[in-house]
Amino acid sequence: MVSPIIEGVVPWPADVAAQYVDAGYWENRALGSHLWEQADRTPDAAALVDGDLRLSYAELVDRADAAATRLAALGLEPGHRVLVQLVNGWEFVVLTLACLRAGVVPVMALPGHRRHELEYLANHAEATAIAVPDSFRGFDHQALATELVAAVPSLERVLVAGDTAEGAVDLRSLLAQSDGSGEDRARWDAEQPAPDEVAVFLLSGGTTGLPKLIARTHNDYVYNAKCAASVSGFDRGTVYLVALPAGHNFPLACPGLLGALLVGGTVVMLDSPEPVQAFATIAREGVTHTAAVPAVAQKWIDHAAAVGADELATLRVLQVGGSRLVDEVARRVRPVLGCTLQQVFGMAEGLLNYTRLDDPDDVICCSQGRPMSPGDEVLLVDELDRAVPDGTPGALLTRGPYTPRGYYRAAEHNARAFTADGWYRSGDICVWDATGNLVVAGRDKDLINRGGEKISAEEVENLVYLIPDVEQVAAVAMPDSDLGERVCVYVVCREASGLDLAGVREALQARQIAAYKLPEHLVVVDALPQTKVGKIDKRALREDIVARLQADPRVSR
Ligand code: J2J
Repeated sequence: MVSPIIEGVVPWPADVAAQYVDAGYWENRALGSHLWEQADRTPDAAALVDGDLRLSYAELVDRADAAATRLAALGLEPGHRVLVQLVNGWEFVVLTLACLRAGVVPVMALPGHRRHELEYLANHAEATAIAVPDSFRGFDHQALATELVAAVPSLERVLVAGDTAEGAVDLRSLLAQSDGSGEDRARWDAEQPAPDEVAVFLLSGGTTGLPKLIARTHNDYVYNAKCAASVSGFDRGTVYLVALPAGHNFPLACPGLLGALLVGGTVVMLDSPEPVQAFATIAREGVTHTAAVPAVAQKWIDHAAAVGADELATLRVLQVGGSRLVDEVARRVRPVLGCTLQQVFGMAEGLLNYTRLDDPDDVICCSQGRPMSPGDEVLLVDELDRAVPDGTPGALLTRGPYTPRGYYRAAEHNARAFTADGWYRSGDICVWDATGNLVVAGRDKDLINRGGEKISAEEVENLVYLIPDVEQVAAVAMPDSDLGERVCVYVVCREASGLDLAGVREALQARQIAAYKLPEHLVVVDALPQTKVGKIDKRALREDIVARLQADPRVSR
């Protein structure tokens, strides 16, 4: 394998890579070549729908080729990075395909990210451009992006979907159809990225101060999307609704929008999973498959229980993942929504587990499925990395044809997050059940999973430490019936400080962090409990918050 053009990307060992090619997992072609081939088979079929805009396959790849040329004209060369923070819409899809085609690498930020996250990501990825909406939900993304250009040395251009200020690039014009000459198509057919180069950078659900970047190559990401499409029953008739943020691995490629496009299906973009709009869109477009986090699935069930599920007549499969789905909620999916539940236990780092569509109800409702690929290796281990017997919970380690061997430019962290022989330590505690499926039983990583949004405890703690009144802090998950978990912080204050939750949130907001990371509960204590080796005892704190909630449910927020 040729070494990747982006320095700092950890490749698979050459012998392992050769095995993945031999086994047929890696097809040694750029993602674009697979997709353009599909487009040639069904040029007139519907590829992409966003409100009133409908693009056929021919129109979609034409736009992407033209946009690839326009990106190159802006100075974006193969291997350059674009920080993408677009809301779910046609622009996200066309820009992503244009990047894949031209070898420009999108770095998938989330719509909720603010200056704290974006500045770090732009710096770390040395992005030369950033793509944003003009504004969304009352936030001026264009203004922030313009500030970032001044603050981040590598960043030169702002691409804006919407009203474009002077000095910024009008993204919608950049993503328009070609001049019809066929030159763009011919150019990018000839200049394809090498299959072992980076296709996209995904964000880790991070346990460290700031998120790590995961480099996904063309070879591994094509396989990821195709294999996922196969276990999810995707085909030409699939109409896939993207209602979760499209830059997240799940709706992007598991099988997500890329999986749908790779098999000739139709992708429908929607900028929110709220049930009223989502149900109407499902009915209007004849959606057959979609993906949700448990909190969204719960809302859909509540809504359907109230208004009926008539609008969901075409919906065949609801995929649910991102955090643990409670068995009782899982059991309501078929009776209330009238579709098959598919549980997905996945991670941007690679490994994807699915329940299969024809599994017995008990497997679908009470497990998180099994690895999708025969190339996946999964090991459950104890504290000393020894395999645990079946039926015993253990920490999940994994390797495989779509699980990279390290984070981008993070040597020190990689030494901890991966074993010497390349196993990724997922931080999840799992158990193999009697049916040969995985059940997620907990985790040994220090993060808070707020309805599928991952929040690093360390990142929150680092920010709270900057508050002058704070002497010590620990962030822990507090259980929540809607979102599964919310952020709770325990603080030891300097004398007579009077610090309250509002004060903590204000201080963090002033640092311009994503709102979902803001603590939702504060406990001021005289001292934090310690373990025998002198670390803060988070287990004791998690037990403490549970006890407080039980004693007084009003504590909850
Ligand atoms: C319990 N925990 C789960 C599940 C993920 C598909 C689906 C999800 C993600 C994702 C993804 C879980 N039950 N069903 O990328 O392609 C927790 C685990 C895991 C972490 C990964 C996909 N599904 N989790 O959630 O990178 O702790 O990916 O390690 O955001 O989410 O988070 P993330």
